[in-house]
Amino acid sequence: MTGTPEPSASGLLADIADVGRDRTRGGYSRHVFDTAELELREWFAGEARRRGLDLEQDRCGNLWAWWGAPGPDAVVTGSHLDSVPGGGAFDGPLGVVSALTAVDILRARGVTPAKPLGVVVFSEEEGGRFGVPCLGSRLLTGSLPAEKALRLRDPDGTTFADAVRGAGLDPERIGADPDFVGRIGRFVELHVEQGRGLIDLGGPVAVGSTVIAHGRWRLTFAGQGNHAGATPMDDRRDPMLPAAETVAAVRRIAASAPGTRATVGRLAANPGGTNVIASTVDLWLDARGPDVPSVVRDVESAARAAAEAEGCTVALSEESWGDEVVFDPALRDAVSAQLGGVPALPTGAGHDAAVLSAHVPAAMLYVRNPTGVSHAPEEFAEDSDVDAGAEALATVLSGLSA
Ligand code: HGY
Ligand code: MN
Ligand code: MN
Ligand code: MN
Repeated sequence: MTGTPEPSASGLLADIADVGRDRTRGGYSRHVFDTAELELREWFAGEARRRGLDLEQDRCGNLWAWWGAPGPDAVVTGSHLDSVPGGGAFDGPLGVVSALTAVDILRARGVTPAKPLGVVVFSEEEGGRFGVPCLGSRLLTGSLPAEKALRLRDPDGTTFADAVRGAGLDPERIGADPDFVGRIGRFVELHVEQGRGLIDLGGPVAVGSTVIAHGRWRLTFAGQGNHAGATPMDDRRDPMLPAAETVAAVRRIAASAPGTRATVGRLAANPGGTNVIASTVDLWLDARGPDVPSVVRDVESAARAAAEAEGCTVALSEESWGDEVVFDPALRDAVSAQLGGVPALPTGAGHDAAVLSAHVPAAMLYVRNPTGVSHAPEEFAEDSDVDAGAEALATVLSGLSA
């Protein structure tokens, strides 16, 4: 009689493959405390219980599953389950399923960690609902003030305070928990590679070297809403025009700033009627690289000039910022050595590991993505590389928790 197959990381990914599919955008849309993400939290809790791990939710809504009583010098691994709108299947969940599978592999190898081993699921890493990336890890570590987070609103106008209340958390308790973070000795996040790094290197796994500095800004252009047909072309103050010119300016400015990646992926015209000249247009800027402040200054001056030419105004506000992070070199090299010397890759993507690295030694493991595409349905990793990643994570956790 064939026994039930050993759970594998690729098998666990298949278990959640239908949760949060976005039938209109394609890919997945899973955002903090929405139906899909709550279903994934339940799934994670079930998988943790199946492995006899002790579950807890911290005051900021991040989920933790412990092998051994949580205590000082714990080795923690994990990632996130939320996605960008229309995102891929691997960004986030791959780190979570690999962590659960690494527990299975350690047990199959007869390894009992000498240190507490934790598996964490951080909330709202993508900022897909409330606009601030790594919301859960930033709140827990104190790098985002609770009062600022509680006021954040989602596109429907729901505040983060109401969303956490709805999820059974106490908004009054949201905030930094240094005792909780103090339990963590080392943190290792496994993540699907979000570029071509491993394709070009020809290997299934790499360690992380740096995370690019990155931030998000909102620009609101305001003009005069009006009738699309009754308003002569020379009698308009249409905010859509400076917004469109700013999108083009972002590409031009970024193209001439070495190492810069700047994107406008989200625009919102208000009120958004086909036969209505917009009264305001919101544009969100994602800018990353070695000299973001000067790039944002150039974008802002282009936006102001375009707005003025159309008799409009523009207001710019910063929504999030993360400095460049260099992962702990000693931990990076130890992780690489445990894997026989895998290459170290920089990344243009932000991660909870980068937030944690300001508080505890943190490392990242990347698993090859043969498409080189991420934040889109084409994001992919072969089962063989997924399983190689879980084996590598188990080896690293075994070494760190010995
Ligand atoms: O946006 C990012 O870089 C990450 O995927 N949250
Ligand atoms: Mn992402
Ligand atoms: Mn991610
Ligand atoms: Mn991450």
